[in-house]
Amino acid sequence: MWLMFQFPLCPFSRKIRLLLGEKGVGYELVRESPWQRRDEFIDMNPAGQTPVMADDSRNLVLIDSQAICEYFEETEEKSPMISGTAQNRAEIRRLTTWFDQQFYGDVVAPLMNEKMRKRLVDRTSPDAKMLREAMKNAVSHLDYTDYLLDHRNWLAGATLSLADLTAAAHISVADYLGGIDWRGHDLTSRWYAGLKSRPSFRPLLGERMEVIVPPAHYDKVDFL
Ligand SMILES: N[C@@H](CCC(=O)N[C@@H](CS)C(=O)NCC(=O)O)C(=O)O
Repeated sequence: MWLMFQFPLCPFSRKIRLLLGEKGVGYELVRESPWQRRDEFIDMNPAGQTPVMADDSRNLVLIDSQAICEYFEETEEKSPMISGTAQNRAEIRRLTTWFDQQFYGDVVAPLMNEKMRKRLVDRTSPDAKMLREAMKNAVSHLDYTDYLLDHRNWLAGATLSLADLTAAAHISVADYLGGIDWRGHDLTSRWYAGLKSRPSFRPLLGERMEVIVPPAHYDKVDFL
């Protein structure tokens, strides 16, 4: 049985969980708070980051969300998420990287730091200026997803792909932390509502991070 070491608001774990949900791969969650730097966890992943997946029966430890997603893409035929022509696959990977690096760095990481880490670990108040900046970045990044969805059915092309799952994973964490203003982003809202209604997404929306309460619309499919 696969074990996934993660915490509820880790966007990189959410990305993999959405992929595994689409592919119908089972796993068990193990709660890991990377900021505690637990010795056994550091032994498994010296980078000290979640997500990590481990399967004792296969003597396997997988680290890094993209490496893990590619592993399951290569080993599970059901619901391919990096498919199509070489050009299609390049576009899927470009957007997956864009969300993992740009969207995460500009929006999700500052929100997590201000609203989660400072509260749970440092016990200090969030910096309002940092929060405003992250929310402003979210608006311009959702303008870009609106633009993409004006030209395509899904973010990277004609079919659902890892780019959509990755984007939804990051957006869902930002939304949980109150960092997304959905007004004026009709195309992205409709796309996100469709993803939220998928069986792969439902378990994520039901989870809560201790003491941090999401906005009322967070787990509603019809949320506007
Ligand atoms: N490139 C890695 C990034 C993983 C990552 O940044 N994880 C965060 C949690 S969302 C973490 O463990 N941060 C703790 C730290 O960096 O010390 C991936 O895709 O898995």
